[in-house]
Amino acid sequence: MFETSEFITSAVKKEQYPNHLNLPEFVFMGRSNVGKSSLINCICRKKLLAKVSSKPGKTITLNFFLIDNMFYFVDVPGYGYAIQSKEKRIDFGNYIETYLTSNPNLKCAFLLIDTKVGPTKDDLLVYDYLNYYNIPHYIVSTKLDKVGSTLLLRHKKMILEKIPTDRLIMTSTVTNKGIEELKECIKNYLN
Ligand SMILES: Nc1nc2c(ncn2[C@@H]2O[C@H](COP(=O)(O)OP(=O)(O)OP(=O)(O)O)[C@@H](O)[C@H]2O)c(=O)[nH]1
Ligand SMILES: [Mg+2]
Repeated sequence: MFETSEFITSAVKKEQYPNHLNLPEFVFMGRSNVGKSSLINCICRKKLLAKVSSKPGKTITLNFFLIDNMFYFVDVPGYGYAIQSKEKRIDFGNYIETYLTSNPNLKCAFLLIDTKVGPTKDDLLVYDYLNYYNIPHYIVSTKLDKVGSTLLLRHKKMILEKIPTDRLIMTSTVTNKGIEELKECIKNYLN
């Protein structure tokens, strides 16, 4: 699995969604710069599949990637990017909301949290939102390589204090930590 991957299209409106065959979809959400696009590339082992940037706000539309001709990964714009105008932020929210709440193909949302930073106010809002709408989800903490092994447990605890869940996967696209676990999780949804 995860052998082939291709970018299909960018979309903002529902009419632009490409998945007419109703294949399963997995969405990667989280604040700007948390590592959504990097994680998709890491799972697919393709460095240039989704655009990555050290500057936040790189992904500005819903981007659909077809994996193994069997399911989709959806990369969404990050939230909480301070430099964006308020209007633009609300706009982003709206189309992500539409995607999340009117999409029967969505199998699971991965909410990415920066391991070192911990859950932000915005992260907690999105987490509440996922629960409120009963959207199946996993918390994926990112950039684990930036936290020394001695502090790892402390950071894990810090995340779980704010988001009590047994669905936490800690990852790094630099060391590949947690990537197999994440792939297993996706496979389970497909079975
Ligand atoms: N050290 C480290 N850096 C990472 C990791 N994952 C991503 N990064 C870096 O974090 C930055 C942002 O990564 P992106 O994947 O573009 O983040 P994004 O969430 O898609 O950002 P937006 O598209 O702006 O919402 C890039 O400089 C990446 O190289 C990781 O596991 N470890
Ligand atoms: Mg991105």
